[in-house]
Amino acid sequence: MAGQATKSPQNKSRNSANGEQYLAAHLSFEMARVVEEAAIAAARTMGQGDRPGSDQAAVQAMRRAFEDVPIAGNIVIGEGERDEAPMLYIGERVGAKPPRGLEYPAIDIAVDPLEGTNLCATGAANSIAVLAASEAGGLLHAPDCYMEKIIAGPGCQGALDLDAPPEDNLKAIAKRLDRDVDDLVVMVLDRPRHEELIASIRKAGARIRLIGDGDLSAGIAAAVRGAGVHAVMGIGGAPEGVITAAAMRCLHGAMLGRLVVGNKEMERRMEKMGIRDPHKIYQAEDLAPGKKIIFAACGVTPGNLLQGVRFFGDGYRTHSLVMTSQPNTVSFRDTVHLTGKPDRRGVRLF
Ligand code: VTB
Repeated sequence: MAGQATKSPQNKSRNSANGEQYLAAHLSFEMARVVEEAAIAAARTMGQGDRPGSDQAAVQAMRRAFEDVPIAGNIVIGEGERDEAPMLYIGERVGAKPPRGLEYPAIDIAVDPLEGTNLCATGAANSIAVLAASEAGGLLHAPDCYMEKIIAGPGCQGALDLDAPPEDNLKAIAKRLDRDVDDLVVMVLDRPRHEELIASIRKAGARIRLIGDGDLSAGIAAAVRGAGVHAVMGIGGAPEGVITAAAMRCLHGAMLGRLVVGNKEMERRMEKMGIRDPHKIYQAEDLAPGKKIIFAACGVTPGNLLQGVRFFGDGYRTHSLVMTSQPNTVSFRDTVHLTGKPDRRGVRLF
């Protein structure tokens, strides 16, 4: 009979595959709820000019939302070390308390409750609440340092080289995308450290979009078609790099990253975190090696990929991107959260 479990090995493996699919779908749904809660709290502070206040709102809401998720969660990338962050610190255990005799699955989690704090505080585009999760051991424990990155679409796998001059990478990307270098758009964080990089990209003839913050959502835009961005280049945060890599595992985007060591103290910290070669060039599979990756992001302020949170009298509406690597799914969740009965005209969908 359909759906009935039997002991034959064939059915057993099918049932366990179904079970895994169910778990992935269920957990990704829970993770979407977590980023939505963080986004809603942060969005309330939009444009207040209070960066710490926006961040704190997102952190508190995310921490609270985890309390309902049936996981034995371990924060591997969070708000900082235990002594400097009261919530969502590295090593903090999150998740619901299991009933006696039951164990929830061990999940590693990388969070950025408000990516683009400044964007939210000023009401600028593209701030998101975001997290990546995986079975234990599936996300690199990256220190809070910088990372040199280059990100492009799936067609550019194997064509990128972090040691090559920017113009060589641009030529390689253009070739893989069947176009000329001057048809490319590259996103670069607007920072003095990128002066030379920007000059090289301009000299090569590609167009540039300078961004104030948010190289994570920029990375996602570069990995998908139709966003009008073909690459992200430059130095951004390493924690954001790991979360971007988790997204790349779901989207098959090409990514290379190398930690920026800075000084001896940082080198010692990396060693303590188990990073043997601080100059290693990582691919997405090294930064997020997990078999079962879940990526969830919710728009806080309106952005290219995700809409921001919209509040109305009797509720609010969120827009999230939720992806899993196995099964490989990419879904958008557009959710109306009703806090009261809608007015006489009903729930507005369009
Ligand atoms: C980037 C950017 C982030 O940090 O990773 C950046 O994408 C790197 O640090 O949104 P600097 O600001 O020091 O350049 C953020 O801006 C988040 O702080």
